Amino acid sequence: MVKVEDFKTCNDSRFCKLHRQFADSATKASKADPQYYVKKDSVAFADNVLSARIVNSQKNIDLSLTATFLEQQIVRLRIQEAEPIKPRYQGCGEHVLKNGEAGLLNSSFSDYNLSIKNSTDGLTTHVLHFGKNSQNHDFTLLLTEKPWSLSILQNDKPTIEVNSLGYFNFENVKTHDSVSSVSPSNKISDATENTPLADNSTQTNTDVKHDETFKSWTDSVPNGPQSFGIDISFPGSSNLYGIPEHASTLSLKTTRGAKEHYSEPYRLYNLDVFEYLEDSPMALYGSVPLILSHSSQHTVGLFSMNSAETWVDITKNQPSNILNLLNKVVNRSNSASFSSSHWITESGVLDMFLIPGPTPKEVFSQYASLTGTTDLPREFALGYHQCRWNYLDQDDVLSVNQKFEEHRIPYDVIWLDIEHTDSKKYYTWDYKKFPDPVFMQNELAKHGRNLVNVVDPHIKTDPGYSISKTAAQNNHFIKNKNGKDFKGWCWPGDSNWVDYFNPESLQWVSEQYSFKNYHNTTSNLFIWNDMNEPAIFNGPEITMEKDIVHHGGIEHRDVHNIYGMLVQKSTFEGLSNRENPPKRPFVLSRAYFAGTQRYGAIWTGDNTADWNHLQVSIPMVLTNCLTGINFNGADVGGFFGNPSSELLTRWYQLGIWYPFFRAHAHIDTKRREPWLLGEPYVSHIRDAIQLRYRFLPYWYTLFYENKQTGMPIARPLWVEFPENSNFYETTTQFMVGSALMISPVLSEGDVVTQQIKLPSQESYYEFDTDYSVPGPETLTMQTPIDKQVIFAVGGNIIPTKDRPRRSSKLMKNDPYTINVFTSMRGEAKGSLYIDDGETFDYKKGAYIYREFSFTNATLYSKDATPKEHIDSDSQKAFIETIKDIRVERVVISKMYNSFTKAIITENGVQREVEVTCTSKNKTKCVIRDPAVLISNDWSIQLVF
Ligand code: NBV
Repeated sequence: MVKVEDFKTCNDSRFCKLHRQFADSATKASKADPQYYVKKDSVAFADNVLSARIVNSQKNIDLSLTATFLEQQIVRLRIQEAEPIKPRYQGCGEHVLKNGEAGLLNSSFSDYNLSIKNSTDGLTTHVLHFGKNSQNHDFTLLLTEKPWSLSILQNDKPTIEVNSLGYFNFENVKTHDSVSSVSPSNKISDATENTPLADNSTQTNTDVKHDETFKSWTDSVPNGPQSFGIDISFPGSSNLYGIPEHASTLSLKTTRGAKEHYSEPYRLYNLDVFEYLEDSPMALYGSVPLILSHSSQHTVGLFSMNSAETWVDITKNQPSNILNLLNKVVNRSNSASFSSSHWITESGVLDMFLIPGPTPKEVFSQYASLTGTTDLPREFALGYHQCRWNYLDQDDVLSVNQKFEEHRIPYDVIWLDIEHTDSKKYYTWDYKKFPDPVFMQNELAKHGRNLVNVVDPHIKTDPGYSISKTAAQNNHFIKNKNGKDFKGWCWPGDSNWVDYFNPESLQWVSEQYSFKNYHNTTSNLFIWNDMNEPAIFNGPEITMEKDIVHHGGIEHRDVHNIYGMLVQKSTFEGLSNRENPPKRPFVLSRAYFAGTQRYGAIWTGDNTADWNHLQVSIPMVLTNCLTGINFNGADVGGFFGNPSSELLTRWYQLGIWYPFFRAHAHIDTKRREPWLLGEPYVSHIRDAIQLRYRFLPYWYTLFYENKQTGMPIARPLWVEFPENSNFYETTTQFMVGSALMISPVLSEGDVVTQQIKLPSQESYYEFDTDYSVPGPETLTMQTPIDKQVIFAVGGNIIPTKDRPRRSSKLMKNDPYTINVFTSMRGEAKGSLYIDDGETFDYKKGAYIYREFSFTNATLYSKDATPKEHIDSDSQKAFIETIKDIRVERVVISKMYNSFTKAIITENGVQREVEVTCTSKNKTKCVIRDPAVLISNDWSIQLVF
């Protein structure tokens, strides 16, 4: 069980408690009595930026507010001291934004129109029209003066509101001699508790300390309190999503207000939480401060670009006098639902991107324009990963490898955990256990398989360990307050941590992955970065002290949530550079942040082998996908404990639908490689894994499309069926791409029946059977242990490779099957992306992207390569390498009609082939070996 007492609650955190109290007093206030307001005559608009000053005369606070208008109607809102005594940390964008701060593109809209409106209640509102989207929706920003609030309106309807509950509260950065008497310790004084707004900055006290204690640790808070809180609301919405990582529901639960579900806010602070609970807002290993709101009217988002500790309270229909007042200036129906988030952040700049949607697709594309999309993985990384803490030695690895052969179970990667090293000194081997690592890697490579080694970021303090010695000599380690190398306790005992905020140190670590430095590694070896929150056994909350200062004077407090991403980035760069020409790396990380998607995969950490953890893995994985972290999965089987054969089988059946598919187990658990379960389980697991491999072309295409558009790979139903509010909270069913609806079995009880809901008025086809049924519908289906229900949604075309092989590499030149599932109107579309699966040549055009369509009983394959790469030399050269790959089968599932033959047209030549309609109602028709080439344009016309 998790030791809850090891981790802070909101009450243990001075700033969290302070802002919650502030919010409560704002809610209780009998009238809209704002402390913060827009300074008179301060509002201006120039060069794409709306600016204003927010002041609080009681507290002597003077803040600069800017709203910058970016591409795709994104509005960036920044608030910080107008004249800071000490500037806040400004470096987040450099790490998080895909092309850094300089790469952000301003809106090209030029017809801005700023005007003032005064309401009868004395409310002065600045109205700025800032653009239209492609569907001609109008976007307007409203800034009210007193109380200050900012709203985004789409076609005159508010969709995102800032400070409409009046929770905005800001702690000025102070120096020790201009410091206030507010809350000198984490114990908020009674006086402050009653009046949490009291912050008399004009008082000075040269000796005030801001030490905060938690258990036996003291945080010196050298720059004093500098937190802020702000509410962001979503009118018309009752479902909010995002802000991973939490083991919780997909639709966020309320944490305050009437009938709150959790009493604690959702916390964003990367932590190693041993045996985490399956239903809790506690912080976990990763953080993405992106919240999404979805309703049948619109989808919008809010991205808070800040890497300091953050707590988020969720309320629904929270009463507020300020809101009542604002209702007079916005056109809002009072009865509509109203969801709010209260963001409470310890330090840094208030830097928020208001993401206006209004469709799910636009929201994903807008967010992707900021933090980027999933780097295209090595193709093998989409196969099955076999992990365990630990494979004991070289013989163990090779015998497991051999067993996969014997049992005809495909897999691509076997993993080595910390025990493979010499005394937990990463980048080394324990040669007693692994006498010939190169031989071992080459044996794996014979069937196209790879090895992943763990490399944790703690470095054993040992002058005899060359990595430790060089890092110490060259100042690569993080320093403690006395300027000495910071030391903590982790797996190897005394350890140091590299300062990844020093670009030279990041680069130095990346060089340790070169073949020259990392001995006995081959190009078939890839890396797993664990413990990179960073986990420090003797640190506060098992992590690093916040007042540690990184390279460039950056306080750890400001960047805690970025640290793990930089560890992964350095590995990503190291693996990218170890070969010439470079090959795509594969790096798995436990910690993550917004932008991690550019460096590799993550997993949901140390889950437990029970049914609850199986269930919660779905909302966890989907939430990651919604927030850009698509390449992710949960440990199949559960890390702690021993799953029953039934649970493990069900977990494999679900796990094949995680974008990242890996089985893993704790060192104290019983061995559980699939064959150890015996029959019938091993066959069911084999079937499940083989199904994963059949769909690899579809998965790879989804990753490519995610890279182009930001569309999530695994999706909650609401992304595909945005208007059907019955499914806004559903996680017992989910989508992989637009085509597959998965309904995994999530509870115990051998032969069970399962209720499955078909959300739309469309044809649904059970994959691999002849069963099809029109939706919307609720079905009861038999789901014995060998079965999970997978429906293809009518209107989609899915490419598969149906020949069972031992690894993805061995499928490289296999022919394709094209599976057509026609819509109610008899139409369908789909796509296929192919490249070499390992180099970066795709960036120059070395790939094909095909679009399939089925209309008027004819299947077409057309080139859909984006303009910049059509007919490029790289593409031509790539096509040469796949020119013989054929389509070996076309399967057309349809609701009505039967066909007898088909006319194929390819390269201007026509030929006739037979069509066999097999199923009872002849609703499934197969063309065997149409012999068309996958890289060609062609059509196949069905004839009755
Ligand atoms: O390296 C050992 C484990 C690893 O297997 C697991 O996947 C990580 O999440 N690691 C954590 C450290 C110990 C956990 C108890």
